[in-house]
Amino acid sequence: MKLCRFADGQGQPRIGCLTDDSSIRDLTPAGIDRMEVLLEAEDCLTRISQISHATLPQIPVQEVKLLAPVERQEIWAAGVTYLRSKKARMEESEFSATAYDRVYEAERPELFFKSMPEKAVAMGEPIGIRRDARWSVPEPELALVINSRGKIAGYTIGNDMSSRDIEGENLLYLPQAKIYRGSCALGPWIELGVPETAAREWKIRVEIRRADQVVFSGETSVDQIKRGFEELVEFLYRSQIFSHGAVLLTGTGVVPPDHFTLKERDSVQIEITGIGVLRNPVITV
Ligand code: DO4
Ligand code: MG
Repeated sequence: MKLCRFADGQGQPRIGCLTDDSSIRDLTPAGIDRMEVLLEAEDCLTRISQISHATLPQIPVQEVKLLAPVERQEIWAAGVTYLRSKKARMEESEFSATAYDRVYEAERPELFFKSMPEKAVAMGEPIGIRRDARWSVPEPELALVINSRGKIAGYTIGNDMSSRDIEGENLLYLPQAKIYRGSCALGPWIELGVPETAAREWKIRVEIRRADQVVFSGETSVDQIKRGFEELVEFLYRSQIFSHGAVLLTGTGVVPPDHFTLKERDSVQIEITGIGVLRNPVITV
């Protein structure tokens, strides 16, 4: 079951679910005015099945503006959870290579704050490359949608845009390399009710287009993540309260070759089988 947020004619958010590949059932008239109502339910699929769908408006997907599927949740990210990511970080950094090596093996994962919910970029909106960065890449990541009790209610697609030259220069620059305008894209769907074992079978693919040519494409499998989802959530929620839940990007396993950097007007498409496709144009910010 795919859940989404979309805008009505006045730009107000509404909640919907995908009924087939081409239309959205508007759940808002049934009293579902926030995704949180469903994500906090003991069993959100049962909660949705209790709604009388036949009377609800159905709208073709092409006619709606899809919003990022996040409301009041903080957005966090895990790092160095794939071997490919560890290798890339160690190569890019002159002084802090051992930190990446150690965190990959350590009990405690790398977790960092990524974005305020209102700053998340939706499907089709521009993602940013910093104007003071020379080496910018997308990071296609599976994102866990977690409720206030620490339960994984669903999954969406995340893009943890990163400035590799800034991150590689000094580990203390990580927040600047990771958190800036347009650095976090999410969506468009939240896939509900999938156990971790099934999600681990999904593939993550990225394709970058420049003037209609594919200039990079890559693929990994969710199963390549070294850590369990519950393990990441347990560390995130340790000594913390997320009253509205949280979204946690789980790290990247696809890294373009070192000579590659994103440019303005590129288009980044991330596909996670089992969820869908997130596509964004690139601008300089
Ligand atoms: O420590 C650097 C960030 C790592 C990251 O974002 C990733 O592995 O996805
Ligand atoms: Mg990342």
